[in-house]
Amino acid sequence: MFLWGTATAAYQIEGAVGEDGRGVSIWDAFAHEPGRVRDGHTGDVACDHYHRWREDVALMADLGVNAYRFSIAWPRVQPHGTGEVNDKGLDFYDRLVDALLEAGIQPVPTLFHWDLPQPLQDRGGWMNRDVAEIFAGYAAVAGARLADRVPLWITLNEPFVHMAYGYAMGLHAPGQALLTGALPAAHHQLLGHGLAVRALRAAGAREVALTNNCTPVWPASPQEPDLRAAQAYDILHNRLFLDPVLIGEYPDLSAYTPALDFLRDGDLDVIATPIDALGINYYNPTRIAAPTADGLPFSDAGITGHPTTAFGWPVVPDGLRELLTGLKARYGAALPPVHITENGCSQPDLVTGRGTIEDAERIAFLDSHIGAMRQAMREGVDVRGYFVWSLLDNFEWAEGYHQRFGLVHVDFATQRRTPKASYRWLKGFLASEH
Ligand code: GBH
Repeated sequence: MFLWGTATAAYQIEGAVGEDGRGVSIWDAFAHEPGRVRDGHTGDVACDHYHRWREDVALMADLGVNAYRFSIAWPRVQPHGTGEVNDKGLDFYDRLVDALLEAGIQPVPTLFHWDLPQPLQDRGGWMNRDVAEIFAGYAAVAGARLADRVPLWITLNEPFVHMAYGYAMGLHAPGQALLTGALPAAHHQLLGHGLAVRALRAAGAREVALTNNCTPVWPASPQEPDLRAAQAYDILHNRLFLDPVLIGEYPDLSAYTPALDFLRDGDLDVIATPIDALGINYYNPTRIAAPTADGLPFSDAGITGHPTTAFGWPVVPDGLRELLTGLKARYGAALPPVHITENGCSQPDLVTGRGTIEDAERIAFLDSHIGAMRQAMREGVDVRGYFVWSLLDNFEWAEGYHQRFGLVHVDFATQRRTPKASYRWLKGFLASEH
């Protein structure tokens, strides 16, 4: 059965940050630091999904999806990040999983979507190797409670983005700007992923995957310096997070670091623990030119000549086909079945006088990207699922509530949910698929 779903993440929708024994996450801390998030927005209330989850499950049932990718808030399960387990936190996801299954929707939980328990950040976060082992302990706890009913697990969400935005550039929590000094945060996430795969299997998990944000890399010109820069960027964004997992080795990282000091014997075997599927989040290609002056071996040349989303991201549906067929060409038989675990766009989503949201651009976006995915399937890529980011407008990280990605509009003053035109379009599409 092909999985058609929507995707969300805990900190972006749940709110209820102080309830039922939940601990503090790095995003609670970061969002409350002045100047970090646009207009000082926080996820304190977000979509209030922690209280309104039944309504949200009903929206998905009405939409006709057969899968839902959500994330488990680690600080709800282990308020201190390690040790003591908070049963009330687990109960929330236990009830959610049961309600989804009752509605014919397969639950697809992600264990880590960027909300690290703050006590672990106080020990260095993912820069600390011990956090990999601690993450596997949390995976074991979640698996023990839910593995009997969950068909597909995702360990990490986008370790590249967490490393780059969180540890290298300081745009996301934990707000560190270590530049290439952030590489250990990549290695320790990957190590945590491998250990978590093993812990989940030991707990009886059926299928386990890793979700990466991948981008086709376009050289700004056919000149040698641009080609070399594009290759260096592809290594950092894509291959650093796929080669070790799929073929058990790191790509050539010499443009970023003189030595892999963080690598220990046996690590690559752990990281390459076989997975059942690969999650791909696709938003847009990246155009790369030779470096300017900032110490990195590339510069971002920007893409012109394509429509853009409200976020300013270029809309390039064929980039999804290019990405998928490129992965197949690169990894061959080592590429497991793929799920598109996120794809979607932010749009202005203005409410009309009649109270409707006529998001024709989002409909065109989804339609064209689903078409590109199907073209890749015809070209031989084994794709098993597609999840729209996102079910609801939600807390868009450093942009706060300014970017709307939902199929369902949320009025954050009243928490009123209003399905957009794209929701009705997808509902019709899914009905014609079955
Ligand atoms: C995902 O990250 C996250 O998993 C999710 O939580 C988030 O809400 C969602 O996407 C939407 O942002 O400057 O034109 O080159 C997406 C990671 C990183 C993808 C920035 C697009 C830049 C586009 N994104 N990237 S551009």
